[in-house]
Amino acid sequence: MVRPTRRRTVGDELRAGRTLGDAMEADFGHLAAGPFADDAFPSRLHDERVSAVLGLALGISFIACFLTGLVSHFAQQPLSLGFLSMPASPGWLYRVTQGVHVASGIAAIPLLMVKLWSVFPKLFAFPAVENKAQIVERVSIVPLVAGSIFQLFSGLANTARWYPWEFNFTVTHYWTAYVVIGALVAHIGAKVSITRRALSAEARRAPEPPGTGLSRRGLFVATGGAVAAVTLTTVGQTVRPLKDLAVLAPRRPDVGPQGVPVNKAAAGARVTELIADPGYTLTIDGRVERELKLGLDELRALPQHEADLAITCVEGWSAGAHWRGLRVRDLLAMAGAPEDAEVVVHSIQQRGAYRSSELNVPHARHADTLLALELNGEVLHVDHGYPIRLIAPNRPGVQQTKWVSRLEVI
Ligand SMILES: Nc1nc2c(c(=O)[nH]1)N[C@H]1C(S)=C(S)[C@@H](COP(=O)(O)O)O[C@H]1N2
Ligand SMILES: [Mo]
Repeated sequence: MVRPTRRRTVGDELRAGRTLGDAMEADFGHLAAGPFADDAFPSRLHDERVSAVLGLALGISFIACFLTGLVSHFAQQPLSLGFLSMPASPGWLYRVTQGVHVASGIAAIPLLMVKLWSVFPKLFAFPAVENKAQIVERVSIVPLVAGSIFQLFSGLANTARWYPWEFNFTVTHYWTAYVVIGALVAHIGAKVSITRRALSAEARRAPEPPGTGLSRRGLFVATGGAVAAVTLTTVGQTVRPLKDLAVLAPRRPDVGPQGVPVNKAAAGARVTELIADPGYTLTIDGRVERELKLGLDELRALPQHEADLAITCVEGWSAGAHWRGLRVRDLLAMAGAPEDAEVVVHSIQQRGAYRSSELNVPHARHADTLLALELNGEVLHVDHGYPIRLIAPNRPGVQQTKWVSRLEVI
C-alpha cells in the first residue's frame, strides 16, 4: 500500500532547520508568478552596486539638506531661544547654507527617482521577508520613501511659492525632516554590510552585471548628468556667475527693481498709501532713556553708512546689493538704549507674516546692520521697502523687514 506523501508545510521546513525565506519558497514558491516571478524584472541594473552607489549619493545630499535646514530653522526662532541664535558674522554664512539646502534638495530629486527605480523590484520580492529582522527593515521603508518624496516635493513647490495644500509648510517640512532622517539612519543600519560589500574596491573592479542594455557605468553617467543639469539650471538663483544658466530657477538674482528681486511688493502688502504719507516717522521706544520720533528729513541728515549685503530668501534665491543708510546701533545709542539691547523691528504693514523681525545682540550691534534708505545708489524702491528697510548680515530674507516704522527695544 502506498501512503500518500503529505505536502511539506512552512512549519515542517522550519523544523527541518531551514530559514524563513527558504521555507516560504519551498511551500509557496510555485505560486510566484507575474511580478513575483524571478525573471519579472530583466534589467541588469536592478543591482546591488547600483543601489548602493545611488544610496550613498542620496545619503550625502539628504544629510547636507537636513543640517542646512536646521540652520535655517534655528535662525528663525524667536529671541527667547537665544542660545540658538545666529551670529552676525561671517555675513555670507546663511547665504551659503541656504543655497546648499535648496541645491542639495533639488539634486536629490533625480537621485531619488533612479534609486527608487533600481530597488523597486524588491517590493515584489518573493518571499517578502527572509527573516524576522527584515520585517522591521521593510516597514521602515514606508516612512523613508513617503517622507523623502514629501520633503522633496514640498520643498521644490516652496521654491516656486506654490502651496497646493492646507497645512503650514515650514512646520510640516521641519518635523517630517526628523521622520525621514530617523528612517534613513535605520535604513543605513540595516544596509551597512551590503553597502560596504557593494562599494568595496573589489566590487568596483568586478565586471558589469551580465546581460545587455545600459551598463552600470552608463547609468551612473546618465544620473550624474541629470543631477548636473538640474543643479546648473537652478543654482544661478544664488550663485551670481551662473545666473544666465538659471533657466529652471523661479528667480533670477538680478531681475527686479534696482537689480534685486522682490518677494512682497508694496501693493501686495497694502502699504502704498501708508508710506506715501509725508508725516512718515521712525519711532524708537521701549527700553530706552529717551523715546525718539524721527521724520525722513531728520533721518537723511544723520551720518550714513554703506555696506554690501545679500538678501537671502529662504526659498533659495539670494542677491547681493549695495546699501546705504543708518546704523541701527547709532540710533540705539541716540535713544540711550542699553548695550545688551535686543530689538523688535516693526513694519508699517498691518497684515502678513513678515511684518516684524527681531535683532539679537550681535545683530543689533553689528556695524553693517542698517536701516537702509538707498539701494544700489538710488533711493530705495517702494517694493524694496521705501522709505526705510532693515538690512543686516547673515540672516534669512524673511527677517529683512521692509517699510520699517518702529524699533522697539526689549
Ligand atoms: N514688511 C515686510 N518685510 C519683508 C517681507 C514682507 O512680506 N513684509 N518679506 C520678506 C522676505 S520673505 C524677503 S525674501 C525679503 C525680500 O526683500 P526684497 O523684496 O527687497 O528683495 O523681504 C522681507 N521683508
Ligand atoms: Mo523670503
